[in-house]
Amino acid sequence: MRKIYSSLLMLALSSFSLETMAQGNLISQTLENPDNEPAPVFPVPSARQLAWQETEFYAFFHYGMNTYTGKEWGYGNESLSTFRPPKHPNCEQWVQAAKDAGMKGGIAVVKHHDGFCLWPTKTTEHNANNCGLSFEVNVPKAYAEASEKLGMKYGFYISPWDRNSAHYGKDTYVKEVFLKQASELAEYGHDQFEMWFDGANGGDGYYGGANEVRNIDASTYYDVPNLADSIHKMQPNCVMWGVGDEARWIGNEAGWAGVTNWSPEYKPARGPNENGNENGWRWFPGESDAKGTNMGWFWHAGESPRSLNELFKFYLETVGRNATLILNFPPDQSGELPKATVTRMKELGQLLKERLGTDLALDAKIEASETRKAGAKRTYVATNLNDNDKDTYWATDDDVIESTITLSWDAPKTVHYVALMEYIKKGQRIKSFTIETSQDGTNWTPRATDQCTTVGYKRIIPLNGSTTEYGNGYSVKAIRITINDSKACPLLHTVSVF
Ligand code: FUL
Repeated sequence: MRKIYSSLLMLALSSFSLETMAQGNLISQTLENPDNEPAPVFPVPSARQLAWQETEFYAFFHYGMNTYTGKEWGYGNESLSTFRPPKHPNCEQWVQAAKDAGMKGGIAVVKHHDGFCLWPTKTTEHNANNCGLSFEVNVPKAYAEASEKLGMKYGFYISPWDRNSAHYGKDTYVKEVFLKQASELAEYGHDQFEMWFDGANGGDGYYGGANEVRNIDASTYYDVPNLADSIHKMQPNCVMWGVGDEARWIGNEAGWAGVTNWSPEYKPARGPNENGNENGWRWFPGESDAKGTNMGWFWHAGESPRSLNELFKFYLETVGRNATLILNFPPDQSGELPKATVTRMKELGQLLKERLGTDLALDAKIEASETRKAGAKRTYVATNLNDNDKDTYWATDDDVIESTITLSWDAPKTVHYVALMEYIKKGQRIKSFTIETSQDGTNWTPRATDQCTTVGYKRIIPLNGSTTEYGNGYSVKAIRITINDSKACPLLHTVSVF
């Protein structure tokens, strides 16, 4: 009997060890990395942050009670009869103008600090549907529908600070008003890309007639875990800007990001940060908000759009510096964008096409001094850089950083800009690079030497070093990019030349 038990025990032990060995094998096979992919350099973006970053350039539409009072920050006691659009605001006109400007989407302000809501909300009487208008007002619905129709991304700005609500500053505001408003908005459309929760949080206001100062601690007051949860259940790709901490304020409202701009950052920093932090431990990419007109965020009589050159500069200094650009164009009291705005937006779209629309790298011969050893199903060759595919990338071996990429053409090309894009799924890496141009393919001249630091999602280098002077460009037969320093082996998925 004992013998039977001991042989059973032996059998059990041997099958155990066989199984463990098999598991061990399995693990080591997984770790083998058959594609020889480089290890990530943390932090890395979430899928949602990555999709958000690809929106690059989008509109901001400030419209609401302030449009009719001439204020920038309503106190919250504005009479409902002041809101007087002659017909439903023409959201399709806004979105079409954004599309013509070369933008990929936009964000509509549907509740500013005055607490006035532009949709039939159940949360407050202070909304556009109690103004005695002969039509229903539902801006988020109209805006989402217009965006979906025109193939544009869309999102909403909802001010956490509410100077109208009697509840503001108390728990009831967060539970009964703010979270519900955010959930109501998450119902509109199918794929919101961003909710902007403004950083202005508390101060004086009407507050249901109390007319006092109410301050809150924004880091705890808004119940962010529940807020994020309810939004993401409905809109999984919606980045929560501001409260929510999925994208950071670039630190100015003047349309520029730092020449060096890291997406990593240390903490939920709401303060200015034009540069990010090389050693930051969380992915916190920069968004730059700027006014496309010469007065406020809201429409004001006598305003005009900024010059084309200024707007183009904003673009180069934000999208071209690893940030997104949200550019504001306010609709006026008719609920439409003024003619001059529409014209300027169209001109901007044309200029972007003219200057950054034809990628000369696509028909260049491209070579690299270093190439990572190929894996079973992946190569890291230089031709991945101009194959129009963001999922293939060029890389070097793990211990190799210094490397060059050379583009050349049979006939000379006139060039103004070089754009680089890192494969940020595996982290932002490059710290410094050099760009040189050559007229004959033999003698090289360095360009824009003071600007070639970080790359990130996208970096556009004006070869003459200027974001305001387009100049005549350079006639070249070749361009050489040298990676000088990087946190780990550099990974680029696209090089473009314009
Ligand atoms: C700021 C707000 O206080 C302004 O009114 C505007 O909405 C701007 C975009 O954000 O913080």
